[in-house]
Amino acid sequence: MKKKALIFGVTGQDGAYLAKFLLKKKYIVHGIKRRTSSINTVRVDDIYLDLHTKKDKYFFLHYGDLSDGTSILNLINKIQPNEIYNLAAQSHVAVSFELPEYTSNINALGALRILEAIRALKLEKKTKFYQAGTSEMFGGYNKIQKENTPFHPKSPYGTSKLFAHWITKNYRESYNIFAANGILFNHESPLRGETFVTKKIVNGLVNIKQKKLNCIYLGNIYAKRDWGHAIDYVEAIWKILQRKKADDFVISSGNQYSVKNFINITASHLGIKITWTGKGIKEKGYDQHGKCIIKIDKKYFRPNEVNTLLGNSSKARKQLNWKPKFNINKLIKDMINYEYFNDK
Ligand code: NAP
Ligand code: G4F
Repeated sequence: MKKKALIFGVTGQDGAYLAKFLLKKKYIVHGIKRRTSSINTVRVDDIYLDLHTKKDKYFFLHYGDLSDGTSILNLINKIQPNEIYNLAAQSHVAVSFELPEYTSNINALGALRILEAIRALKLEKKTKFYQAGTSEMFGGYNKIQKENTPFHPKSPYGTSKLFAHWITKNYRESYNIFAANGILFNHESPLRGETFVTKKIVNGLVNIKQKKLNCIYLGNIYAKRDWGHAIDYVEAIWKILQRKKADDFVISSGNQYSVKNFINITASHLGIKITWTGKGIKEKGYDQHGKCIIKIDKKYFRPNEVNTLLGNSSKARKQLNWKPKFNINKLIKDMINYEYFNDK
């Protein structure tokens, strides 16, 4: 019998890659989409539309929202999934400072609502639960972070995710639900949301190269991140749910670059040589023709910043037999190619 998966957040970056990954593994995949005024299914339209023409359908979309506990319970009851992936979130750290209550409702209570539905429906024996945790929960106080590094979130986003992390453990320990946390470091892809820094840089520099844009405005370019590719990370997410016993895993590349490094590497792939001048908000990047293409805008600085993230994923590499196939150069090339050849 085919396994049934239910993905909250299927219209997002990871949800779209995970849905495609699970369909290849012969799952029946159900995804939850929010009602929005403009269509928000663009990342999964290829699998959704394709399947309209086929006789057997394995990919289904349902309306739902993590703020609506009754709808979550009804959907889980109707679908009776073997695996639930909670990837839905208000996932933008900077926005969480503007919308702290909303972010907490969706990210923290949303996870609780799913767990409560599993418990109320007595699906402990049938349904495994994955919670999308984040390196933001660490806050960047240690040089390298792993599963037993103390948490110290620095944003409403990180704090809301820490509640979700602990309530997932709590339901595992209290009710014997297979409930597992991934603690994923930054992962990017062509499908990354446009306001995250990597997509903004790649998109911006490609548009500058094509003479469609003059300049990109950024915030703290000295923040350091451990960037991987979403394709590798959704495989790890699936592996976390294939274990006999639920556990928590750090997923990371183990390599760290600053935002400024990311800009320089992207530029070099595009044949742009950047020269930097000035300091702080006066810092600027010029191309080889002397044109200013990068400026700093203080509106992109956050009230509190996670300055450094670098993960040690040796537990996942050993116990899940997982390792990433993409490095930073392959990731950036993939993102650049997409900007050049898709919808342009
Ligand atoms: P994303 O692209 O922002 O996708 C988030 C998804 O959640 C979208 O499908 C979004 O729907 C949905 N969503 C938002 N609010 C919702 C609500 N109220 N009810 C139901 N669905 C809602 O995020 P991502 O990069 O794929 O990340 C997936 C998950 O992993 C998130 O929980 C994120 O916090 C976490 N995470 C991400 C990273 C990373 O580097 N990407 C690292 C660690 C953890 P719309 O499409 O309608 O907006
Ligand atoms: O791309 P970012 O917005 O990602 P951030 O804040 O690290 O969060 C992402 O990764 C987390 C995992 O660690 C996820 F949980 C979370 O959902 C999200 O996917 O910013 C990366 C860095 C930050 O230090 C930010 O201050 O880039 C810096 N930055 C500099 N200029 C900028 C900008 N970030 C954004 N978004 N936009 C800028 O113009």
